[in-house]
Amino acid sequence: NILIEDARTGLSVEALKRAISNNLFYVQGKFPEIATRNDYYMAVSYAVRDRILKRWVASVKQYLDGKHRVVSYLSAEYLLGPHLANNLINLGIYKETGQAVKELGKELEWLIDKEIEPGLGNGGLGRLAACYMDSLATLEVPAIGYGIRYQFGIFEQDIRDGWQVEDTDNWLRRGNPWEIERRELNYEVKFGGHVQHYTDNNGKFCSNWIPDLVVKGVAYDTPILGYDVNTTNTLRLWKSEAPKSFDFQLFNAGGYNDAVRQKIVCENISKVLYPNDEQEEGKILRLQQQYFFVSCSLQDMLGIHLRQGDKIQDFYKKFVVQLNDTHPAIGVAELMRLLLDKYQLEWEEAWDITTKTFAYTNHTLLPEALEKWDLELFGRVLPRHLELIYEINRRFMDKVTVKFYGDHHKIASLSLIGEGPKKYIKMANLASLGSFAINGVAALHTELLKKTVLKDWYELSPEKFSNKTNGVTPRRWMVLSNPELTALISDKIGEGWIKNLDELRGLEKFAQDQDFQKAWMDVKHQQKVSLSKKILQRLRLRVDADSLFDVHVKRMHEYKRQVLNALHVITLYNRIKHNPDIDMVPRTVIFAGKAAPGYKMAKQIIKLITSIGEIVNNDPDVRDRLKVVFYPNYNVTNAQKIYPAADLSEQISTAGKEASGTGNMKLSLNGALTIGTLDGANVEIRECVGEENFFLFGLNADEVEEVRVNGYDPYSYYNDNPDLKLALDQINDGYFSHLNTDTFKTLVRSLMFDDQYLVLADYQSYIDAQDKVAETFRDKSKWAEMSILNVARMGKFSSDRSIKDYCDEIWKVKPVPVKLKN
Ligand code: 26V
Repeated sequence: NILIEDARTGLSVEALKRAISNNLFYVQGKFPEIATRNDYYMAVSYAVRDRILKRWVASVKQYLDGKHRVVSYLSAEYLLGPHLANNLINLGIYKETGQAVKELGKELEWLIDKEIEPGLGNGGLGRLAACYMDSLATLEVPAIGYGIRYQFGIFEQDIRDGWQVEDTDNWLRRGNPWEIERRELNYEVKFGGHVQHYTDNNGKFCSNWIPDLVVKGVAYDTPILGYDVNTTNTLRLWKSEAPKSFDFQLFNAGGYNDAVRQKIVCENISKVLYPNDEQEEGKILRLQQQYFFVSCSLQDMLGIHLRQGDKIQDFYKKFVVQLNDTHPAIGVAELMRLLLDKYQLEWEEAWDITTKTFAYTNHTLLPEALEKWDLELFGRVLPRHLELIYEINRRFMDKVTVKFYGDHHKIASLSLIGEGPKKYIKMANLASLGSFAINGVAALHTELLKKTVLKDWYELSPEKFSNKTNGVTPRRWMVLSNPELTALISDKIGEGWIKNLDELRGLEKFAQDQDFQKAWMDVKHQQKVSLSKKILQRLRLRVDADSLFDVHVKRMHEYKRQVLNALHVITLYNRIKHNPDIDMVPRTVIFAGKAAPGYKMAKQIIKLITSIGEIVNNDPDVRDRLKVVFYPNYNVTNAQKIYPAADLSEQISTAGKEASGTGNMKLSLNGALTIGTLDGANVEIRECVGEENFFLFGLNADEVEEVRVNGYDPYSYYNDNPDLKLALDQINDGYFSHLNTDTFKTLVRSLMFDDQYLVLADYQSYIDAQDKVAETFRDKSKWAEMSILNVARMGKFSSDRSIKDYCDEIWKVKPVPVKLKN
């Protein structure tokens, strides 16, 4: 008995070794002589999963037994990153497992590198959901994350001839040891068709939705383990399938071909993640995806609630449902439908429950990212929900017209339905009306929300609004990705900071300590050497680990202004060409990021960067002082390698455009100094680390507005600034494109005559700030001091702090420590 227990749960090197060997044999059916790298990866992962399972079961039991309030996080995206190393850290058995694997003749790192990450998200929003799941578990808060089990995640990016090419992300091809398929846990989701209305025997008005498609959602559960606690929450992702037996479909659809087609239609819903970030597309499949996972999730929550014998009326007491942007906002109408049509509640009661259940987080101010659904299309996919939204809106408009009598502009703006050549549904309005709380993701963002996109909602219900500045988990973004820095910090101030990031403050007093500065910069150097090796391997490009690593990594988007950085690179290049003996701080400028496949301009920007790289990196006058790297396929795995090696963090979006940013936090926590605008969370980072430790430049959000209002003329900046003019002329004249003047034509035109994102207006200010960066970098001791102070003062940006704020101020949930019985 003790032996069995030990093989599944024991945390000693011996127990782990035995477990891995056992799994190799009994799960993989292999023995050491013929086991592949993946067999070993699987064997180790199953050994780790066994150890998680006992905690997972204990957590679920405790939540179901007790009357604990549960956070339900609804997100169309979770950008989790690789599981194995993270779980080892959170379980506290990284060292032991490393030793066990070593004694079996293999290297743990070699297995960790084998894992294909689940890329079930685009960028910031999906990664935030993953950090929040980590913090919820670490803070011992009962929570369940709901989403979609995409068969294909975010595409893989390759660079060919300098251009981005996309490849499908078949992340499940080698199996997934971290999920448990729960076939018995499935729900039906209806689509299309029409609605019948009738009056029942009691004279009650009823609706019956007759769909023309029914899809089955099957649950796949992944455990989310907290750090240094037993709490293990669940991430429940839904896979779409054809319902019932194939034969039944065949019988109904009247033909084999139709049945096969039906099956494909059903499976398509969870097939692939939409790769657009911040650009609304309005595709039917996307609406189907949203409704599919939201409906499964709400049915699941109602089931859990009712099985506990609680009244349906108390649903909102059991669950608080957080909407991660408007993607799950259809949940408002779906909960109404379930309460009215399935559980037969009256409208007022259903609406009361619904609006006490949901809370909404907004993640963007960009108008093109605000979700709208063509009303006609919406009605074809969700006829019953269209009726409900009309009714919700009718009742709401009745109140609003009285309250704002005569203010047609305001009334139209608050309406859930937009008028125009084509009517459309405004999802941000549905989310705002249906939620008891609305939040932005950084102080500036929340203020701008109240002044712009949600202005009327703020004036209507100011009490709903609050700010919850984003945060990142120090477990993945420091302990896992930067073990050397972690060791150095813990050596000085102990390990408490890993769970209480404010304790980093203890480093302040060592900021000027020469020995500590040296140790600090040695770690940074070591990380730069590691990244240099990766760059050499991946790109056959040699970079100097003593140069300033200038890092600009995030999705490619005009508002993030990778072009501004590119213009700086060209300016440095021209300075060297003009004066080959110039004394310049050597730099390696590292870019990485994916462009949405349909976003032409973003793809052209990638081509611009790689083209500049081709010239700069191969010019003998220049290449020892300046290198340009475009690191392909930016994802969590690669981000973990890049952040620790950064000296400088580029956070240079047009002020007022980046809601928060979270890469800015990860880079600073790894000792990079920031060059940035007063945008998103940069504002708060600068406040925390001190303005003297932050390279600020550019117009602020108010000034950006003012420039626009006064009529912005980018051409005049071009004309008046010789360095800027030269750089743009070179791009235009084909200097970087083998004299091909077509390659960057649209890009240059857009900059000179339109420049939505004020690149030219901020150019000189950016160059000046970059010169200051270089001067500062010459003073190694000063740089080290600033870097240490940055890390020491970043405690606020732990996702533990964000989650605690959500728990206290929005969710009203308390930690529930999980005890293990033995
Ligand atoms: C929009 C769309 C439009 C339709 C197609 C698919 C799709 C997918 C995602 C989005 C919205 C992306 C919004 C987003 O990622 N916002 C980012 O959220 C981060 C976390 O709050 C924040 O740090 C970034 O500043 C913000 O850009």
